[in-house]
Amino acid sequence: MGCANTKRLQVSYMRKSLLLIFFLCFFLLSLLNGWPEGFQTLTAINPFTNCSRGGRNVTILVWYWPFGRSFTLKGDMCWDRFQIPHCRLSDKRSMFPLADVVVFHSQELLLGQQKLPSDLPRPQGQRWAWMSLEAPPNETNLHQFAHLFNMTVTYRRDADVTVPYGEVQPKEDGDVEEVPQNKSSLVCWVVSNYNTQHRRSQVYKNLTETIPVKVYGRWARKPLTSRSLLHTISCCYFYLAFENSGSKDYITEKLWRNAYQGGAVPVVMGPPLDDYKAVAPPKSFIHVDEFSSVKELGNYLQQLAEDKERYREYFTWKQKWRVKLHTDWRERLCRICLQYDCLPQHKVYSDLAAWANPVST
Ligand SMILES: *[C@@H]1O[C@H](CO)[C@@H](O)[C@H](O)[C@H]1NC(C)=O
Ligand SMILES: *[C@@H]1O[C@H](CO)[C@@H](O)[C@H](O)[C@H]1NC(C)=O
Ligand SMILES: *[C@@H]1O[C@H](CO)[C@@H](O)[C@H](O)[C@H]1NC(C)=O
Ligand SMILES: *[C@@H]1O[C@H](CO)[C@@H](O)[C@H](O)[C@H]1NC(C)=O
Ligand SMILES: *[C@@H]1O[C@H](CO)[C@@H](O)[C@H](O)[C@H]1NC(C)=O
Ligand SMILES: CC(=O)N[C@H]1CO[C@H](CO)[C@@H](O)[C@@H]1O
Repeated sequence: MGCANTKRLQVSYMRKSLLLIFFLCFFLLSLLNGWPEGFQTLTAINPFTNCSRGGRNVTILVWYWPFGRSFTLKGDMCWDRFQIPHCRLSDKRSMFPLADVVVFHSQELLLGQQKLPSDLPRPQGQRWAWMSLEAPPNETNLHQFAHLFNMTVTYRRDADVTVPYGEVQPKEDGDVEEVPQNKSSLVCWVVSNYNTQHRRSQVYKNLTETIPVKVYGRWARKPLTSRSLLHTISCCYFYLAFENSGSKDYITEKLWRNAYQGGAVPVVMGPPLDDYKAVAPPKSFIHVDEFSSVKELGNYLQQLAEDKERYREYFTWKQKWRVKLHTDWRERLCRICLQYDCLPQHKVYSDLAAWANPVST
């Protein structure tokens, strides 16, 4: 027995291809006419830029695969799968002398499992890219990598190449998704590692003093598979999309997948409100910092759930936007090509540690 009809949220394969063709036409038209109104504000990370390298192929070498999991690079991968042209991906180290960009995933360097090819002469003009999707608390000891990298590939909007966990794209067909019905829980939270010291744990605890919160995940001894996760969330009015870090722009699949695709209104905490406003549609989430106390937040959620009309307003954004998740490392690597010609002629991260872990005020 279902709460929300999650099938409705899935677009069939056929429709996907049609959408793709449509989107390409839309892109070409947009080049002629400029982006439609209301599109600009959320497109800081849109892959289509006005940089052009006149059809030259760019070669991206991934020195080792993130977390040791390799993927096939057969054919014209970036074009065939992601419609990114003139972009060659390689994981063959023999390509080093020919690579325009060599990519190093941060974790393995930090854990000493992989090394930089410091002994090889670096070809003129070659750029070394530092790639990470982790939040800064997990990125200590970056000091050893000063004066080595020319570019950053992270989820941050101010990275040279931004590779977010997800993003919204304008919807071309006015396909209207239904507001999920038959909610059985007010607020749900899924948590594996509960730490009383975390701010999110304190907010959760305080919230339970005002309203009921249903908890799932390893900590509550109610683990969910990735399939049952979305279904469970669809039964909730609100889902606590609490990030485990408050770092700049660190907005993960908790928002993009769990909340948005699960069909619950996300209550977010992590990066500041403005970081969310920059990438997520208005009235698609509720930020904890918008309230002067957790009690006030609790009261707001309670009232919203009781008022069908006002609750429904938190889904109207879905008429204009659809969510795109980014989960494929190859897509992230291909996206480097989209930015390649926008990169500064010369750039060196003289203090990568300071860039990666800016002192928050
Ligand atoms: C909601 O519940 C009602 C009654 O239990 C049922 O008839 C209806 O099909 C359900 N709707 C959805 C979308 O699951
Ligand atoms: C891209 O377009 C903007 C505004 O249209 C312009 O200011 C900028 O110089 C362009 N960049 C390049 C690399 O052409
Ligand atoms: C780019 O690569 C493709 C496929 O390998 C090749 O057919 C094409 O000639 C290359 N273009 C240039 C300008 O080198
Ligand atoms: C939780 O409530 C306690 C007691 O009312 C308060 O001191 C604390 O600041 C609250 N914590 C958060 C994160 O709201
Ligand atoms: C990349 O960084 C290296 C090491 O600091 C530097 O020598 C080189 O000039 C930089 N290349 C570019 C294209 O910025
Ligand atoms: C470099 C580093 O500290 N990496 C850690 C980041 O967090 C994951 C998961 O907690 C650990 O497995 C890594 O060792």
